[in-house]
Amino acid sequence: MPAAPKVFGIILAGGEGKRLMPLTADRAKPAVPFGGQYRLIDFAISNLINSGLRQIVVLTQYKSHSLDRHISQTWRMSALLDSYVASVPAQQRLGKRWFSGSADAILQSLNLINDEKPDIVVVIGADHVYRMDFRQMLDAHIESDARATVAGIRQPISLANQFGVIDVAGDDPTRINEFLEKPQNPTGLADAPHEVLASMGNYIFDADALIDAVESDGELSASNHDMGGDIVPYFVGRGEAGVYDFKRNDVPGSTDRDRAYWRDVGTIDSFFDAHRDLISTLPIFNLYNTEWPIHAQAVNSPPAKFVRDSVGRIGTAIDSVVSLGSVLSGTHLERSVVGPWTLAGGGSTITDSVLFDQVNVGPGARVHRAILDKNVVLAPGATVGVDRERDLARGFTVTDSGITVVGKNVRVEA
Ligand code: ADQ
Repeated sequence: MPAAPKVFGIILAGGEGKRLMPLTADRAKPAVPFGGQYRLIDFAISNLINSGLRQIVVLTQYKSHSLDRHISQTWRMSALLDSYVASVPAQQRLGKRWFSGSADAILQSLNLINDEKPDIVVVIGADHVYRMDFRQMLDAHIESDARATVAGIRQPISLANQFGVIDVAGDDPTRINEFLEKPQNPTGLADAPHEVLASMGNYIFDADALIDAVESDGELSASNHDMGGDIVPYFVGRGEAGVYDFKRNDVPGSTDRDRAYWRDVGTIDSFFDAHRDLISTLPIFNLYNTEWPIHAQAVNSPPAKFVRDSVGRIGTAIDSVVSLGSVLSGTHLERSVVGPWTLAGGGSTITDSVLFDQVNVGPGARVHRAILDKNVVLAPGATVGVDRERDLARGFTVTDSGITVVGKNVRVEA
């Protein structure tokens, strides 16, 4: 490995995100808005950029229009300096087929790696909220003699069937002994039986080893061509897979509260909960860390505004974040996240909710424990999240925990 290896970044952004429906009805999961002004993919890209990577491709396929537009508008870099974040759709270079899995996405995009000739490839997902300094994981990968390194984090054993589970029970605690993708009956950790070491879906590979792995996987008809299910086990089987403990990662400007914060936001409930982590007085995840900025699209919008309504009613806003361009008049807003260009009228109440951009909450309307997608309109006096049966009868998604989701462009009558 050269003293300053050349590092190439690949972001996997082609998954459907079915469990986030209806928020993914019209957009790829990495393009789902988060925290008012961000898209989920902004966390992955910001982490790579802040870690010094300058050549990054985003592999897309499913409903990628909104994602492509976001990447080209937000992440324009300098061609002069050979820096880029490029979104690359499935190109059907190996026949007329879509990516059949995340490893097939890389196999079909090997031309990008062959063009750049990196020494190391960082491959990460696009659907988590976290900060991570990949330089520290790169150092650990280079110091070890592993050909593939998987980032791991402890998670409750009850969630093991959503993750790849890493077993390091050999002599070397940094070497993966066994890797089970989404196991039904996992064994807990020796020092914490109620936890497992989960893969974060972030990997670092020696470039030549990754190319060999996806090429040989491509020849296996029985493979699902999945990074977690097939490629990591390939390296484990050869004794070449290492683990990087995310607990060691120390991002500049982190506090004790949000060091090693990582949330998989693949379900409505986890997506909703991650928003709550933003809005407490001392946030569990601090977006105001200027030493590790999470970049969002720079929008040319007027500031958010809070006014009385036309009859002089005063609103309140507490434990909430409100994005640019929004106007709240005589609204009671509490424990909520409001996206750009949202309008809320006199006497309306919004509590424990997440609003995307351009939502219109009519006078006297009430929103509680709900997620309102872009352009949702609540007629004057309409309610969402107040009566579960009624929400279901109107065709809204309601989770077992009682969060109502109203899809894009829906008008809710009183
Ligand atoms: P999942 O998230 O369930 O588990 P997957 O659905 O493959 O795995 O998604 C991983 C990433 O790849 C996502 O960013 C997704 O958008 C992308 N992706 C999926 N299919 C793709 C395709 N055909 N083309 C391009 N991109 C695609 C993974 C790992 C687990 C790990 C969890 C952590 O498999 O081992 O524990 O992530 O959340």
